Amino acid sequence: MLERKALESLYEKHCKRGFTYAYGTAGFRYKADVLDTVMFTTGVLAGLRSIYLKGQTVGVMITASHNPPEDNGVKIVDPRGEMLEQSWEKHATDLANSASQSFTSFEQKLQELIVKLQLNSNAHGSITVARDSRESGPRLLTAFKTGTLVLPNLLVLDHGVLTTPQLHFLTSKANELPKNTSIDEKLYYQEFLSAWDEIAELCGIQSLPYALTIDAANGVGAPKVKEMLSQREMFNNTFRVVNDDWKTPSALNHLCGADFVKTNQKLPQGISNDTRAEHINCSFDGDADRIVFYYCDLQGQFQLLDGDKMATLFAKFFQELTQTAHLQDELALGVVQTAYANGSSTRYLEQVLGTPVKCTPTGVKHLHHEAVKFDIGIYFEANGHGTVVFSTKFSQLVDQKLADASHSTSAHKALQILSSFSKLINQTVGDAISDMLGVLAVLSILKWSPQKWDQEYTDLPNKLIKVLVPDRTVFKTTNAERQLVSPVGLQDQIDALVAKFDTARSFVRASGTEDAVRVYAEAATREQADRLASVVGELVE
Ligand code: NG1
Repeated sequence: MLERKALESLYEKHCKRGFTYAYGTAGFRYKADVLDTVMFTTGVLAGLRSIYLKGQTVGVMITASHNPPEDNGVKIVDPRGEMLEQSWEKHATDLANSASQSFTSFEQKLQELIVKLQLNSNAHGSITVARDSRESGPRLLTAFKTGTLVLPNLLVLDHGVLTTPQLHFLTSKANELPKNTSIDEKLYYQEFLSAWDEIAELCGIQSLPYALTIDAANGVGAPKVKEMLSQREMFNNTFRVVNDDWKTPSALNHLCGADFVKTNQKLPQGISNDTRAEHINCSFDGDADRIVFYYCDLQGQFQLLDGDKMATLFAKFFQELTQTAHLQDELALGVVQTAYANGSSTRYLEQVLGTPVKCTPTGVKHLHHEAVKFDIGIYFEANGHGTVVFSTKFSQLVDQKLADASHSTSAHKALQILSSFSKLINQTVGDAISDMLGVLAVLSILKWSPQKWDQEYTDLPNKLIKVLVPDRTVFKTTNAERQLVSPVGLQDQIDALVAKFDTARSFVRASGTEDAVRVYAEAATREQADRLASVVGELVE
């Protein structure tokens, strides 16, 4: 490691004192102007993580996803493309907060970590980094890179501007492929387009099933989805990208994007009330790790097809395929949701499809962890953040059965489709582009219109609001965030209010990404859901 003077000079370049950081739902996320210190320490920490993992490549993504343009954030990605192991979140937070105190406390904490984790700080490590399109990105990247200089033998590969899922994917590829392979975004396009080609060939798909409008939230998803879809003739003239101004940072997530559409339950700017049945829209968020679909019905009413609708679509589709392939008794299929999942979706999964459903706290790291316990683990947050994971047993069984010629043609085809879907879906993390192709492929194969998809079950009217409170850390929950344990007595008051409404549910939790408390309410009618959210919100204030 560097000698004290050199270390201090790097520290002084970027670190400011006085801010307290916490590793939240998706890493560190704050107003961009307070992030320099934590960017610097994340450079150090990602290096330590790679050294701890014997030089495997660790990913770092600089993004604040759906947050407004003035925010930014950073998260660390483990070698297989999954979120940072939870015990290391504490190391990341402790290091950042020590640097926020003084140089001496940073130096002490760093030494303490090196000793505790038994690391050789001169060993080789490898980091791959990318950022979204935010204005603060280049400055924060410099602070991060300075942090990586603290450990002398770190190799840093800077991918420039990428979507978050592309960074996760390239991190996993950097560890999977031979050392001399060039790791860049072309690999991403090749992988998912060839899976799409396989499915298209198998199922006779010649074009997108519907005219598709993609709202890219004026974020990095815009150039990336255009780059990808322009590589196949069959997509020509079937899609258009709106809100694609990713070079104007102030436009990011403004009046558009998945979060705007889901929260306001209305069309984003740039998309008109198009009632043609053969038309479907989708919205990405700012770093393209989530997606929601929607359409306008014949009365011109906006209809949302959110994460719950995607989870149920995939559950039905994979359930039917496993049955056709005679694998339903051997492969465990399940869905993982959070408390924000619409009650109707959970009922449909459990009672109509007979699919096991698990509920976890918010944040894909929790959902992913639970989903990998299934052979086909489908997980989506209601806001459209999610994916499907397939177990090793799944791959082995499907390959083994494909090699065995004794089954029927329909079973063989189902096995081929299952195998291709496991490649079309980005299993490392929720991915707007890969999920978009997955949904469109399912709709094509089932020959389902957006309306038909929507009619499988009817959402209970719901409302999600944000309440600003003096200190959100006093809001502590249990039972997968469905009940408050602190402030004491508040849950009883919420329960008493809920009891006054029909088929109602409401819960309160502190956001992990914004300085606010979220209140969710659902009830039998729109008026009741709005009213319940509002009265619970007043209780919380
Ligand atoms: P918080 O701010 O902790 O509610 C939000 C989303 C999560 C997840 C993260 C990361 C809601 C209610 N919450 O978390 O689902 O996507 O951001 O981006 O949508």
